[in-house]
Order: sequence, then structure tokens, then C-alpha cells
Amino acid sequence: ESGITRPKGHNVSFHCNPDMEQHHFGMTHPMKPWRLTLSKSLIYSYGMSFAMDNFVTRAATYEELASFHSTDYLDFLGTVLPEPVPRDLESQNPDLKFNLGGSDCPLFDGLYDYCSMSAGSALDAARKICSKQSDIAIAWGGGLHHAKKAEASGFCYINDIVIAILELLRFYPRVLYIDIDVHHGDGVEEAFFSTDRVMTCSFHKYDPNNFFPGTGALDDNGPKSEHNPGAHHAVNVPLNDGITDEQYDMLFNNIIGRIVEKFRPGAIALQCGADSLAGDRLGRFNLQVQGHGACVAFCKRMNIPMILFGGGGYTPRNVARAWTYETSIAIDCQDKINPILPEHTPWREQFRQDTLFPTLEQILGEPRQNRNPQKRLQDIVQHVTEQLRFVQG
Ligand code: TV1
Ligand code: CA
Ligand code: ZN
Repeated sequence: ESGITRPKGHNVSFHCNPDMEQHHFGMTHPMKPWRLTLSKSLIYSYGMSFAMDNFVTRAATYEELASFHSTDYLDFLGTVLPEPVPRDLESQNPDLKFNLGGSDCPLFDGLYDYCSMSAGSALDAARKICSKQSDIAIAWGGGLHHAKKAEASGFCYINDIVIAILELLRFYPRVLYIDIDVHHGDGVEEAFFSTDRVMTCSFHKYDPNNFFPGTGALDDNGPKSEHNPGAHHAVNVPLNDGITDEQYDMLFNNIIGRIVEKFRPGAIALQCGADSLAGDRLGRFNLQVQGHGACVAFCKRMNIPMILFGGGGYTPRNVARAWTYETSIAIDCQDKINPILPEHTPWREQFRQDTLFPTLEQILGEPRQNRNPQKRLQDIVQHVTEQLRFVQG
């Protein structure tokens, strides 16, 4: 009916669990698991599921979560109960245990199930890549890059990405992690700080005093001691408000192109946080669905096995657009689909405009001022080029 067919020459798998989408962080909390429902609604309406292997994910086991997280933290996470009375937003209790229960990382009903399902989808995706049953595995419910070994942070409790990369490392000597969420991928960077088997590269809004998490400066590149194998294996691309598709594409292609050439990863983990899109409730960039998707297309052209993770994204209609477009890129049907949203799409009215590619003016009215001078972007490419001289492939 839709004319969408399986891609030639590669296999794509899609990993999700509808139970995950039933969870709520709280009425006013920006993280809405429902955006996953809206994304799937559009992906399925375009008929894309016929071109992929679809899996309903199981929850990750305690032992699987413990491949990265401390058992103290997991035990606490598994037993804490939701707050009976919602805590005052401003009264951040300074002695929160494991940073749980504040306004960013609230305790809600089914929290442990939610976390283990997100990790389960990421792990299933990693296993399909390791067994070569998939060339691209999609886990839009994952991508929770801030979680630490024994601490929740920035809406993230369990770091499904780290757990998935640890699985990839059982089969691949080197894994490249790329993060296009508007926030710095600090949890993943820190987890692999002292190994040369994982290179991390995050593009993010950087303003140490005013934007979360405040880390990820250009010269934060891994341990400073020269004898630590992880030295030089963290690439950071700090950006300012208002970056455009054209600038981002130039940076991404230059930087990722050079990294792949030098580091020669056997697999790629790409975090596709959609809060880097224009009009995001928390983000600051001017990226459009096309520019965000161009990063996925660029990685795909390198023919390296790849997991696509979700991540941030706080304007659900645009999250759904981006992850639908990126699913179409994974299955090679991006030039075949009609940019007018299918008539029968559930919740179609949520999208406001009936196109997959709204213009900046449609999204924002007045586009955000671009505070990224071309000279600064050139300096960033220059810095990364010099950094890569220290990296062995
Ligand atoms: C409850 C209700 C929580 C309304 C949190 C925005 C809210 C935020 C809320 C919010 C909000 C943050 C901080 C300040 C650290 C705090 C999934 C010293 C309108 C991957 C996480 C951002 C991003 C955390 C996660 C950040 C991801 N911004 N309204 N909270 N404290 N936290 O700044 O990278 O996208 O904003
Ligand atoms: Ca990022
Ligand atoms: Zn984010």
C-alpha cells in the first residue's frame, strides 16, 4: 500500500516497548515518554515497519544493568517509592541519595521498569549488531547519556548507551560514540574516559554557567596524563545558540569524517537527541529535521554497523518528525516518502503543520539569532584535527 520496501543490501531492526511510553515524570516535567508513541504513530503510518525487523523489547536484567551501574545504586533504584507529595520545584534537597528524587530526576511509579526497558531495547539493538543480523538497529527509547555509575542526572537514571557499548566491545575492538543531543554526553564520555577502545564525540550547546551540564569544553579531551590510554579519545564540539543546518553539516562531516579515517571504528553508536532541533522547549539551536537527519545519513554512508539511539527532545511533534525522517534514512526510503504527513496518522493534529519538514519560520516565527561565527567553527575543526594526530587507529 505505502510502497515502502525493505532496503537492498542491509538489514534494519527496530526495538521498542509500548509499556515504556506509559510512564510519567510528572505533569510539568519536560521529559514526556509519550513522544515515543507519537514517533511510532508517524513511523507506522508511513508504512516503514514493513521494511524493518520489529522487536518488542524485554526489560534488561539486574545483572545486565550491573555491567555498568553499581549494585548499591541499582538496589536503591529498585526499592525507592514515588514521593507521596510532589516536592517543591525550587527546594532541591542537597542530600538526595544518588541524586534521585529532585525535580530533574523525580521518583515516579514504575521508575525501575521504565529504566530497565530503555536499557533492554539498547541491549537488544547491540546484540543484533554483534550477531550481524542487523546493520542498523534503532532504539528511540534509549539514549539516556547523563546517567553515571552510581548517580542519576539530567532526566537519566540508567545509561543504556554505556551498557550497549560494553556489549559491542565484546565483538568490536573499537567503537565510536557520536552525540548530537543539544546537551553534552557527559555520562558516556566519563564511562570510557580511560580506554582507547571507545572514542566519544559530542556536539552540544556549551555555556558552563548557564547550560546543563556545563562540561564538554573544546580542550576537554580525556585524561591529561599521557600514559593513560584514554588520553585524546574524547572529542568535544562546544557550540553557541542558533547554529544552522549548513554550519552543523560542515562541522559534522569534517569532524566525523576525520575521526572515522583515523580511529577506524568497527561499530558506531549514534545518539540522536532531538532537542538540538529549532523550537525545542529546552534547546537553543536552529537545526531543521533535514539537518539533523543529514548526520544520520552521513554515518550511514560509511557502511559501519550502527545503533541509533533517541535521547532528549522536548517538543514532541518535532521529535516525532526527526526520528521518522531518520528511520526513513536507515531504510533508504527518504526520497520515496511523501513529505505531507499521511492522512490517517493517529494524533495528526498534534503536528500543527501537515509537513514532515516545517520551515524555520513555521517552527519559530522569528529564527533564533546565530551566535556561531564561521571563524570559531574553523578553529574547532583545526583543534580536532590536531587532537587526532595523537590517536592510533
Ligand atoms: C520538572 C518540572 C523538572 C519542570 C526540569 C531544564 C524540570 C527542567 C522542569 C530542566 C525544566 C534542566 C538543570 C539545574 C541542574 C539543573 C535526555 C543545578 C524548563 C537527555 C537534562 C537537562 C537534559 C537538565 C537531558 C537540566 C538530555 N534543564 N523544567 N532541567 N541544576 N537541569 O539545569 O540531555 O536531553 O526546564
Ligand atoms: Ca551532544
Ligand atoms: Zn538533551
